[in-house]
Amino acid sequence: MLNSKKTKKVTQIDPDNIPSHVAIIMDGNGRWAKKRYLPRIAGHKQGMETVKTITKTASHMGIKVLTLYAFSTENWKRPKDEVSYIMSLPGAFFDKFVPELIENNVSVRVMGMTEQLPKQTLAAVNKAVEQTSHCTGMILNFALNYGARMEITNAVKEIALAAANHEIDPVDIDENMIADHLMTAFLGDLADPDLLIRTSGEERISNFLLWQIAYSEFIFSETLWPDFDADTFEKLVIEYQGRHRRFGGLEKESKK
Ligand code: V07
Repeated sequence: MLNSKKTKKVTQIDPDNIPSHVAIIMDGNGRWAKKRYLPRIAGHKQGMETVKTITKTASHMGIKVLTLYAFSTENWKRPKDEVSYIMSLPGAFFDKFVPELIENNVSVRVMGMTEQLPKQTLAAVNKAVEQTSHCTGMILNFALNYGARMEITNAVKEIALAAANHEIDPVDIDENMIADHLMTAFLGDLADPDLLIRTSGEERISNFLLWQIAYSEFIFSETLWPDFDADTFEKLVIEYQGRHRRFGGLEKESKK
């Protein structure tokens, strides 16, 4: 047989082992721009194009939730011009992309301290959430002004308040109750990512999901976010599938 080797690499996605929830830290826009002697905002603009490409790829693949870390609570420290450009991206994204999201049955959701976003940014985001609220396919979940420690702190505060008000008994506090107070609670069973990707070679979590990644597979990719494409993404899903093997639904049995 032509082209057959002993250690044949798997080059096809297994449709029965698609990660349900993929989370991505979209890093490397600034470095992409610098390499081209372009202003950093050119990298963010190109990064937004990648968001569109990967959203469609993920949706076609059968991924149920795609969480994208777009802007952290720490990003406000960047130059004012850069922050205001980034804040204009949700508006630019939606005018053209919402019809395509609807065609693909993708619904947009946002998590983070959205009250602190500029008024117009929040309006654009809310409009996209509303216009896609009837869509029943993939959830495109943007983490905007999100920080995991802040998320956990708020959860602790809510639970402590409920205890102080005698609405709950502290002995009843368990993992499920904590999960119910996190910003991913609306995702139900899908709250925890199966796969976490960070682009551009940095190998840190940077206060992205902390509680939810307890059992996630991590892949750190060298590719800068603006260069990330369908092919790169598919290769990483194949890498995930190589690590996360399914035993015909007998995963737990096989460990006995
Ligand atoms: C942002 C482009 C992608 C690379 C990372 C940073 C810059 C899309 C959105 C977006 C967010 C919410 C929404 C619709 C679109 C976005 C920010 C930054 C803050 F409802 N890209 N993108 N938001 N970048």
